[in-house]
Amino acid sequence: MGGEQSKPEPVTRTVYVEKPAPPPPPMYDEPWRVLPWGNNISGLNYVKDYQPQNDEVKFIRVLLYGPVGAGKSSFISSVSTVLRRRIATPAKASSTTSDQSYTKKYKTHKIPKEGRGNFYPFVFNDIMGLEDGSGRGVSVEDIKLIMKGHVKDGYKFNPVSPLSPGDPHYNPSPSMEDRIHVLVCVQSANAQEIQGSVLQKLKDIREAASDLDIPQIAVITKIDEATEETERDLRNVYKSKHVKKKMTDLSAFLGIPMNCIFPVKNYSEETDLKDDLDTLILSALKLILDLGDDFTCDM
Ligand SMILES: Nc1nc2c(ncn2[C@@H]2O[C@H](COP(=O)(O)OP(=O)(O)O)[C@@H](O)[C@H]2O)c(=O)[nH]1
Ligand SMILES: [Mg+2]
Repeated sequence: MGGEQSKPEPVTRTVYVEKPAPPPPPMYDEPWRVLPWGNNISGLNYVKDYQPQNDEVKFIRVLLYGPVGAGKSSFISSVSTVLRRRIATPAKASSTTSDQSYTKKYKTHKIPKEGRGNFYPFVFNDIMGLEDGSGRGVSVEDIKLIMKGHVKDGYKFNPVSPLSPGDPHYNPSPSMEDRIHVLVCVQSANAQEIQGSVLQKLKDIREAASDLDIPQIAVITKIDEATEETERDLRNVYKSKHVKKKMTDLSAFLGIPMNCIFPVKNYSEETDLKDDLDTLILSALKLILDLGDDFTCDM
């Protein structure tokens, strides 16, 4: 029964498939900005010796703004850590981005310097995040008042009604030191797209600062989480194409030139000092102080 059926011979054919081009390498061969890796002494001395050139200004006031969880509070702690040479947490960082912004009150952060009662001649103000369109988050009106020096420490942000002149936290006659001298936009390198409502706020804040001639820089945080290359070694930061793209995008959007944009890794889970983190933080801090000087000399 049923003789064996002969199977047809399989046909073999050579198919020529065009090989996909290899993906472009994620890094440039050479860094496009050179930092003094491994040698922070001159950077540290620069900051330690820094004094505002305008004698009438006792300190430079720096305002950080940006989305919740971008790393604003951590940046302030990181500057303190770098300068005090020990892990510090003066500005409470939120442990998760979902607990909204921890910073609800307007607060000036000073960094102690050697010697009793001494502080560095620059201070940081941290405000709650800009989220979101539905009423939470600091209002642009309040940020404008802060920039002009009308907001006193301890003011509790109320997203639905900005500070008004009758309020006890309203400062009707700000001194030179009450005003903001440098504005720093803080953004995370690994953030998803920024919400539309936040984008509009960023634009409004940038314009208000420009009207007041306040110098602006941007700090891009969390570069350790942004790419494999920077996760492996922070020294790859200015070789990474991804980081450069983040910087050019932010530059185009905020109208801040590339040389005023600084990628950093904040002290977050570290228990010890790390030279490479310090190098990045110091490079941003140096420009903040220089720009603060320029602004206060022209006041
Ligand atoms: N890996 C990493 N985590 C960071 C960095 N900066 C901040 N964080 C973490 O991100 C979270 C939010 O930071 P926080 O400073 O509270 O953000 P803020 O809301 O802008 O003040 C915290 O868990 C920080 O530890 C960074 O550069 N790298
Ligand atoms: Mg905060």
